[in-house]
Amino acid sequence: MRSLSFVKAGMAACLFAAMSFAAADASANLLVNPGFEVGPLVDDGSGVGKWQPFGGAGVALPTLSAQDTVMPLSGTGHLNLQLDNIGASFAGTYQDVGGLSAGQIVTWEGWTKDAGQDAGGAEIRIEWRDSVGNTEISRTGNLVPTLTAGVYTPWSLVDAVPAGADTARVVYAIQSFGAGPNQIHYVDDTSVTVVPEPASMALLGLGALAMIRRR
Ligand SMILES: [Ca+2]
Repeated sequence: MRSLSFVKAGMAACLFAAMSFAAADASANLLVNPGFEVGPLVDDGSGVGKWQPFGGAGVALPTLSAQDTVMPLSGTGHLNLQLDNIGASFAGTYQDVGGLSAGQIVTWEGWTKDAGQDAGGAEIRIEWRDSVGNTEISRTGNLVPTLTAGVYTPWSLVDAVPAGADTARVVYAIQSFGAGPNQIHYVDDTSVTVVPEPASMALLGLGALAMIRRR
C-alpha cells in the first residue's frame, strides 16, 4: 500500500491532467472565418464551413466591412448587421459546427459594437441540430447582451449538447419586433469552443488514478 501522500499526489496529477486536457481542447476555435476577414458572405442556404446571411423582407443582408478606423476589433473586417429604420424585421447570420456529441459543453462567444440608435435587439443563440436528419432538436434561449454604445463589448453563451444533436448552429441576429428599428451591430472575433462532457473527464481521471495505483 502506497502512502496517503503518494495517492494524494497521484490524484492531484490526475486532476491536473484532466484540466490540461480540457484547456487544450477548449482552445481550438471551431469556426471558419471567425474574425470576418474573408468575404463577401454568400447566401446559398448553407452554414457549413461558412457564414450564411439571412434577413427579413426588404432588409439588406449582412455584409462584411470596416466601417470605422477604430474598428474592427482585429484584422481588417467585421460583420456588419443593419436594420435601417425597418420595424418588425430581422437580419443575421449563422454557421454550423458539426462533429459534436451529447454532453459536450459548447461556448459561443464574441464581441459586439453597438453603432446604431436603438439598443436591445440582439438575439444570440445556439440551435442544436441533427445533421443526418437535417432537423432541429432544440435551441437555447436568446442571449440579449448588455452593450455599451460605441464600444466593443464581449458576450458569451454556454450550453451542453443535447441528446440526438451533433451540430451547433450558432446564430447572431438583430430584430426590431421587440426593439427599435434603427440598429447597427458590428461583430468581430467570434469563437466556438468545446470541452469534453463531464463523464469523459471523470473517466479520464479515474483511468489515470487506476494506473498510478497499479504501479
Ligand atoms: Ca476582424
